[in-house]
Amino acid sequence: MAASRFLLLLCYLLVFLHGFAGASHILEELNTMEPTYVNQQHRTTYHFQPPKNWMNDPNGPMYYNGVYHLFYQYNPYGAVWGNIVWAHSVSTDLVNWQPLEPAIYPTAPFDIKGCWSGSATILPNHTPVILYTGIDTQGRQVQNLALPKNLSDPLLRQWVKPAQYNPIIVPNGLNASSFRDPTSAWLGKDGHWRVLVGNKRGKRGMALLYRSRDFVWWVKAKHPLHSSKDTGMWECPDFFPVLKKGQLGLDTSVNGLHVKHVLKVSLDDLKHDYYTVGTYLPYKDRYVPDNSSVDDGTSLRYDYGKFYASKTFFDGAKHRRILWGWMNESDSVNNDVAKGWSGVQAIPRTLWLDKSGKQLVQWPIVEIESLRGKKVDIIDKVLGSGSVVEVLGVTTAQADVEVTFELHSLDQADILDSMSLTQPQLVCSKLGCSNTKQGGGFGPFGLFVLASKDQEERTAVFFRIFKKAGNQHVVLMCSDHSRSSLKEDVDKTAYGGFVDVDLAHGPKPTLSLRTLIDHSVVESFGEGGKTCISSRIYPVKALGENAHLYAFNYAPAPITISKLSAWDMSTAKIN
Ligand code: DQQ
Repeated sequence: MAASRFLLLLCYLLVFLHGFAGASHILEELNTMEPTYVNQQHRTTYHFQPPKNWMNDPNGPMYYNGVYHLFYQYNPYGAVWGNIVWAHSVSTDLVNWQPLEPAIYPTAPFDIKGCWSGSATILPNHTPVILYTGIDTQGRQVQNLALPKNLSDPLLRQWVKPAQYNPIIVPNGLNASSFRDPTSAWLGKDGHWRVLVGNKRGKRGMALLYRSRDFVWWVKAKHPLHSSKDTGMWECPDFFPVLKKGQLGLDTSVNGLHVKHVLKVSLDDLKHDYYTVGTYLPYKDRYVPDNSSVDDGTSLRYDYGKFYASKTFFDGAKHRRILWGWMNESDSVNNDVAKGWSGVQAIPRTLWLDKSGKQLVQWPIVEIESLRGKKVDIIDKVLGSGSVVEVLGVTTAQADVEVTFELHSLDQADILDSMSLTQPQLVCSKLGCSNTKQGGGFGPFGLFVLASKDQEERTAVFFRIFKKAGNQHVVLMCSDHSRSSLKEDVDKTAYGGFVDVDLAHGPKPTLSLRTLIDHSVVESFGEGGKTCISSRIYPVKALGENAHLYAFNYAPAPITISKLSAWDMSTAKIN
């Protein structure tokens, strides 16, 4: 029975499929809309954005036959959330993107009220399949399947939603308004596919597990793969294996003693992406986070700034796992409407398990370095206490900066109380980037980015070093936005996260920072990508040629820039 359904599914791919009624007029409407955006000043130049309108979650990213696909939640009619379709762009290098027609949009009873987030899976016969959430005629969240209409189209432009299968999963006995965002599926050794769907029961967030032999007929497992009390709705779950040793990525179905698993959930209540590292027990179909990984929404985040609804995929061409994440705006809805767009995707990041086994490490995909142009270096420069040095010679509104600070004496690092050890953002926000002599730790030191010449506007990305009981150092990384923009109606909340680094190790302690700056985006990677913080910034003065970059040291003792390199970034061809 299952085998014949699977065969049917395959046959479906080989013939010209029906169920496409209503498509042409919708596409016509979408395609005749001219860009009307009025404000280009804060648009990005090498981050992924559609030409106009609203964008949110990255959907179904995949690599297929030499082409990277990115689908995303998109409103074809305006700069606010609504009318959601799966827009589609393709790339051969993850840097330059070509827009295509929307791939999935409301046409059928099982998705007529919206085509929400989902994921792609590449079947062993090399067929890509998308699972996504449709909002049906009754407003229920159901899970649907979509297939490429024509596998010989190298860009997989058109997708069909077979009416005889869909919806493939319905919320029987479940809360139909909290039942969404299917993951990529993985295949167990027993020949059954598994997929997770985000859900909550009361305030308990959960990743429901469904199994299938043929990808069409799905049965709910008795237990969720994992759940956690008081975490609220789990949006956009993502579940994947990582090597215990090494940076190579793995196909989602890989398991064994050489891997750990990662479960990421996007907490709707907190609007942040949290993950744990743990073990997947296939014989029980349960996931158990390690003791070092807390799953109550207080612990590890991919990014301690703006980064939500993220999703990874396995890039079989380069054997790496790549993470996409949505950075929403920090300004008002009125501003979004006035500028005609909202939402940016962060630069895709390669991710792998840190040597400690306790957390992931993320680094911008190497391809982004192809945009690096003119370069300036600062080598072995001592920054006395209170000094600020301008980095001259590059266009710093559109730049990539890498810096390593060498620390000579950390004697003045204060003790951080145990309460603050759980609240990095609060510490960043309380101390800002001022030279707080009492209780401010050793620091702050770091970069002022998107700064005006007089520094009336500046975004400070920096470190402070404290001690905790046992005399161990604690490194805090902050992004302070109190002076990011002269505009009033933008969110100026500070962001912060701890960096797990052993400063006592090696002859001279160092700390590194990389920052990607792109007009209204600042993405920072502390200590090789152990802690990441992304921000949306809307300068009024520090725009274009008037944006400046400085390194600063407000710590009570000198530090040295052992090396700083800054590059102009070229503009990518995006959509
Ligand atoms: N966005 C989608 C949902 C998802 C949410 C709707 C997360 O499927 O839960 O646009 O940002």
